[in-house]
Parts: sequence; C-alpha cells; structure tokens
Amino acid sequence: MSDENRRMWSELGLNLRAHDQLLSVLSNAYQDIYLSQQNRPESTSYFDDVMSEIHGQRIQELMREKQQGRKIVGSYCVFVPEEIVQAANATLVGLCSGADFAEEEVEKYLPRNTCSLIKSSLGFKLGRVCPFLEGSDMIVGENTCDGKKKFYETLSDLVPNMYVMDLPQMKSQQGRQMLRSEFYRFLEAMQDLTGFQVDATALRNGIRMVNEKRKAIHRLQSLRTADPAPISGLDALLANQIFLYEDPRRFAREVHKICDELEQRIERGEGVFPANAPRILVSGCPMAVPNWKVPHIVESAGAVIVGEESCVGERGNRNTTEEEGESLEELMEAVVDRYFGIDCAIFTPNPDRTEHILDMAKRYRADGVIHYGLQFCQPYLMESFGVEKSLEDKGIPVLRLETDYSQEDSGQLQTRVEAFLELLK
Ligand code: BJ8
Repeated sequence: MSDENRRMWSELGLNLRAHDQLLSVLSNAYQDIYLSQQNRPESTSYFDDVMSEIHGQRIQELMREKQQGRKIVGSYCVFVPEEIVQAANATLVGLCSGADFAEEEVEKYLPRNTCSLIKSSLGFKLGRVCPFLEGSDMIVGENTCDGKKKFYETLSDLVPNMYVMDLPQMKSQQGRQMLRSEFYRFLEAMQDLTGFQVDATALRNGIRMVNEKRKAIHRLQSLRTADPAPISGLDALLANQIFLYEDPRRFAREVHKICDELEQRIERGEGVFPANAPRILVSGCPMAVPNWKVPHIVESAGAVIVGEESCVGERGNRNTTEEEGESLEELMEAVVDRYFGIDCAIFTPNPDRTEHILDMAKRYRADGVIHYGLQFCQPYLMESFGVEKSLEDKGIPVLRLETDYSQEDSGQLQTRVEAFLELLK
C-alpha cells in the first residue's frame, strides 16, 4: 500500500484502520475465489490489476480529474444516466454496496429487515471506508424500491451533496413523461454542479463513450453463448462489476482484448469448464463487488454461469442509446427511451423482465436458472414466483435462492445448488 494512497485516503476522511481491514478481507476473498480458478484466460489479468488497485489507482485518477476541474458523481442504480453525467464534464461511479460493514451501527439507523444492499451502502458510509463515496461531488439516489427511498432520507443527513431522482413505477405514457422531466431536471443539476452547458455535441459524445463500453461488454456476453463457455461466470460478473466504476475508455479497450482471446479459445474448443458442465443463468438482484458468494458456490460445484439477468449484468447494460439525433432535445429523447427500457422489478406490471429472462435462457443455452433474491427485497422476491412459473411452463428448471451478504448460509446454499445441478444432469 503506497504512502501516496494512504495520504489520499486520509485526505478523503477514511477511517484508515477500518479501511485496511476491509482491503485485507477483499484481497483474501479475491485470492480464494478468483485467483484459484483453473483455465482462466490470460487477459483476465486486467481484472486482477483493477481489483488490486480498486481503492488505489482508480481513486488517484478520479482525484486528478477533480484537480483538473471535473466533478465526480456517485450512484447506487443503473437508472442514473451516465451519458448526461459525461456530457456535463463529470464522471459517474458506482458506490460501494456489496459487503456487510459496520453492521451494529447500521442497525441504529435502519430496521434489521432491510436488504443487505441498502445496509451495506449505509455501512460503508458510517464506517468511512468507501473512497468513491467520500470523493463524490454529488451522490445521486433514485426513488426505486421503498427501502432505497427511505435510505436516501437517512443518507441525506450524513452527506452534504445528496440529489434524489424520482422515477416512475409504471411503463405508461405518463411514466415516460415523468422520467423525461426527471432527466431534464438532472441535466440542469449536472450543469449547475459543473458549470458546463451541455449542447448536442457534448451529449452525443457522452452517448458514444458510454455506448462503446456497452458494446465491449455485449461482445463479451455474446461469446459466452459458446459451448464450452470460454470464460467463467465469476470473471464475467467481475467485468460487469468493474463496468460501473472503471475508466470507460480503458474498460472498453481491455474487454475487447479479452474478447480477442476468447474468440481464439472458442476456435480451439477450449473452455474454463468441461463441455458437459451445466450452464446456468442467474437472474435477480444486483451483485456489487465483492458479492461473489452465490456464483462462487455455483461454479465450485462444477456448473458454469453463462449470463446474468441483473443490473450488474444484462439488465443494466443491454441497450445502447441512439446516437443519431441532431439536436439536444432529440438526443435527450434517445436517452430517455434507453433508460425507460430497464425492466427493474420496481415496475408494475413488469412482463418485459420475464420475457428477457426467457430470451436469455434460450440465447445462452442455459440448462437451468437460479433466481437470486436478497432477503427482504420485496420487488425481486415477489417477482420470483411469476418468473419461476413462466420458466417452468417452458420446461426450464429453476432454483429460487434467498440470501444475504453473510457467509452463514453458505453450507445450506451449497447443498441446495448441488441438488439442483444433480437434477440438471
Ligand atoms: S434498476 S434493481 S440497481 S433499483 S435488492 S435495494 S430493489 S430491496 S437494487 Fe436496483 Fe436500480 Fe432496480 Fe437495478 Fe431495493 Fe431489492 Fe434491496 Fe435493490
């Protein structure tokens, strides 16, 4: 750990002792889960580099951007339009929400029956261990599920720079109208934050930059349709996790390099797992770094995860934004259209998500689907029943899991996953 990093963390107000502990746990988990994988493509060393510097080099870069006058915007949800953030001369980063932290403190603010993702988001703030959060000039919350809505009220008392975006709950004309007006309000807020007036050229450039990283991950995802799968689900998940805070240009470049290697592997018929390994689609709640518990259990049991129907996965990145508009207004409409297509479970009704899961199961040639629900997450747990029925109607086996960020249920999950994989053979 360089002195430069420690100085930076201290300037950001991190609790250095707690942060050291966090990095040590993270590094051990990465060693055990990622570096122990067999047959990894060599170019995935990019992920190792990014992860070893997760709170180091990337934060240094963001701090340099700030010195040069750019602003940093933190977010907890894929509804925050990165195109607008980029266009306004700012950088969007996903905020820490993938591990339990400061649990006792968190329960002084939130009821015990709150999902792990929300508890984690608050824990990272109370523990002062997320440099992305402490370095952000604006933190954007979004009115999605009830838990998040109320959490942002709590968070706004703890940070000086909270902005809350309202979101529709129905895919109606009025719903789209609401998203549109919220995106215009956000555009103004971004312009106020950065002092930069967004015009059509700036927004088009923002759209192109974000599209480029989406295209790279689309290429990676399409290569996972091959049998045997050329990359593990764990590594593909990591790509989707890094997608949310890594430098967009570097991300696109490096992921294309990985894809070049994967194409060669496919030509040679090489996979990470044997060709007869059960192919699993994971669907449900997002998995932020370092939430690797379920994928690790699944792949340690000999199956390969071939797709993620998740916001840290295809739900979050599947559509690109139309780049062709001439005026700022036309381009803003394209941005609204793109985000209005996200089929988060906060929407009612939400048939698009089920369609998407069925489509993914077919495209990725999945033998079975694991529905991943976080305990106390009403939207996804409730939808899981309908999802299960739709898949079973098509003859696709489903395992519904409900878990949290602790390791306490690992043994039980492992038993259930192994029994499910037995069934698929
Ligand atoms: S667009 S999925 S990132 S809201 S797990 S906090 S839903 S109780 S994360 Fe999400 Fe945006 Fe939707 Fe995606 Fe609530 Fe459920 Fe917790 Fe959740």
